[in-house]
Amino acid sequence: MQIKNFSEFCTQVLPEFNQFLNDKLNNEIKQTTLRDAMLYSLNAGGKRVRPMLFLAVVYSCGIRKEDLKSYFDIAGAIELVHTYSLIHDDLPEMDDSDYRRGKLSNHKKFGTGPAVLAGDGLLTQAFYWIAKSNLTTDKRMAAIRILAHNAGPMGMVAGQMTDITMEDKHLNEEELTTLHKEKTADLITAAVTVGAFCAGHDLSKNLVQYANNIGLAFQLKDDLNDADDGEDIDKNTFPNLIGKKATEQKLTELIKSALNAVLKEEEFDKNLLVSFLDYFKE
Ligand code: GRG
Repeated sequence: MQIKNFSEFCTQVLPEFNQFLNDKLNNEIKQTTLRDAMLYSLNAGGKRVRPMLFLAVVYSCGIRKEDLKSYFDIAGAIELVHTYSLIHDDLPEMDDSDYRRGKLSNHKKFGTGPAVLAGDGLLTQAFYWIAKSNLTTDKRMAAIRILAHNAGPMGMVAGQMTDITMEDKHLNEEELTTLHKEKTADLITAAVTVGAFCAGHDLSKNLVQYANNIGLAFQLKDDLNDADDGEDIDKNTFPNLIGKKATEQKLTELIKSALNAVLKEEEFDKNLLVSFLDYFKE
């Protein structure tokens, strides 16, 4: 029976996907310190939102649950890129964070040099996984192109550069939106758009709009959570710039617009992506 709920989808798919990630890295990485450092952050409690979103899109395009395994390399690559970005973001020279998800950050556990290399290893291995996947050449090329575009210096890396160099400057709404789009939304957008490409679905304006909106919504929710915890009072965030109430309003509008966009998508089972929007209500 077709799965209609995103969290039910995760319950059914995640155990096998997590096993796949661990088996694959354990087999491939021979340098033990590097392998330990890469696996430490990969298994440190991440929610796997991006790879599950990617697989949910593939499934919504009509690929059967039993056949999702063929897409695990690409889903895995997306999670490797995400994990690398968090390891590097926590470094003393970036956000300087000792903890991530309640556990010691990678550099606190292994040292700064190993943490940089664990991030480098995850990033490069991601593209090795895509190149070696069993999908057709055009699908692998699309996955490499979109992921590199959105996670690299035309996307996430650019956003991170703005973030660390503009720390002491007051960004206006347009600048802040660009920063969030690049730093956070672009990788989430990639999960959705690469999913559509890999499943052979014609990428529509609606799906791109859905992806962009949830990407930005993701950052706003994170900022609102931090504001509730009394964090980030001096940082460039929407709650600091326009206030908490206006940020909540903006988040509601983004979700509404994402919903309208996905409901217009043709030849696509909308249930999972509609149900994913509950993530923002929690
Ligand atoms: C180092 C190039 C480079 C980029 C780092 C992603 C990022 C850019 C920085 C993280 C800053 C941050 C906390 C942004 C808020 C949104 C976000 C990406 C939260 C973390 O994503 P989750 O909640 O993480 O999906 P888990 O822990 O579940 O994997």
